[in-house]
Amino acid sequence: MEKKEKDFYERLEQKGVTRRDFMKYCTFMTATLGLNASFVSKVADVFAAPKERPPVIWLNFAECTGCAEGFLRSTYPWIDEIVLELINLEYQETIMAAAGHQAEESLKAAVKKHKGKFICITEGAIGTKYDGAYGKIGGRTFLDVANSVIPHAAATIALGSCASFGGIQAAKPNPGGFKGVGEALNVKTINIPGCPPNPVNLVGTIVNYLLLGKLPQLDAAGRPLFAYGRTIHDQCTRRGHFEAGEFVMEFGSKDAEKGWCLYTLGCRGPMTYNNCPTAKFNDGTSWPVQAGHPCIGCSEPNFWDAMSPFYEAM
Ligand code: FSX
Ligand code: SF4
Ligand code: F3S
Repeated sequence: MEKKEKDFYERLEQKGVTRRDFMKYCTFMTATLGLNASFVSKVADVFAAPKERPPVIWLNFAECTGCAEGFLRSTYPWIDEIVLELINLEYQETIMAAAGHQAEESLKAAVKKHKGKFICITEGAIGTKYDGAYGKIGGRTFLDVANSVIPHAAATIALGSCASFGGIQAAKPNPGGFKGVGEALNVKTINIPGCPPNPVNLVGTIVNYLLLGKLPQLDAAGRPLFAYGRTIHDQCTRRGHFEAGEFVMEFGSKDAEKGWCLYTLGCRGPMTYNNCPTAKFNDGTSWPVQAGHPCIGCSEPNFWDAMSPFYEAM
């Protein structure tokens, strides 16, 4: 084993993570990416013996920070630390020590240093009306901040439904003219929607890039196909089905874990693309439909308007 790799496993051990835990995570990641089992050790190498650690600048705009919170806390108690091994996080307001002018200076310096090479991860929507006046950081509009960073990135990942499609800020009547980052700046973004998105889909996108040297294939809404290629309904354990245009619920299952289909309670699973049933949340504990709540379609464009009223059947 190379020294770099050995050091990595030692650092893991110090954090209380066994090699077995880590391999379990890599197996899960490999399956999520739709790769066969022979890739598990290669995925492990991406973390343990990285050839490169791409610089990342992480920006926050109009959002609830649920995306970063979900990412930093919910998957595994140690996943944030693993991810910090994977990337070189140059700027992230939620966890960085710097504040005020110091923070603004460090953003400028990071963009200058990594021009054309960094990945920009963005959270939140951007106000576009009144020159972006509906949201400011340090006296500058979101629009201005985004324009001074994103055009210099090698790639931009929009994390969460707000950054991807505008989210709740863009719901009617949307006085500030909020839009997703791609639309607001007229740039191509890799969209990882969900309110909040599943952290595994962000890590998977980065691993895909480092492992295969390219960004994942995207659907028409800019979402990685490995995660958003199938509907919730298609993968659901409470599955019902359509028959001659009518929805037929597969009642009668005595399996308490499976439960009954939530279609009549308004479930939007048949029109929502995401991998919640397999990726699940909180360390694989559960996901909305398993916990008894209909899917509200949180990873679809414009879902606050398009999917509501949430508790009426489609
Ligand atoms: Fe939006 Fe994320 Fe929902 Fe919240 O950053 S997708 S409101 S979970 O925090 O942007
Ligand atoms: Fe489909 Fe929702 Fe019923 Fe699951 S609960 S089978 S996703 S309609
Ligand atoms: Fe969102 Fe539906 Fe998954 S509401 S979290 S896409 S089950």
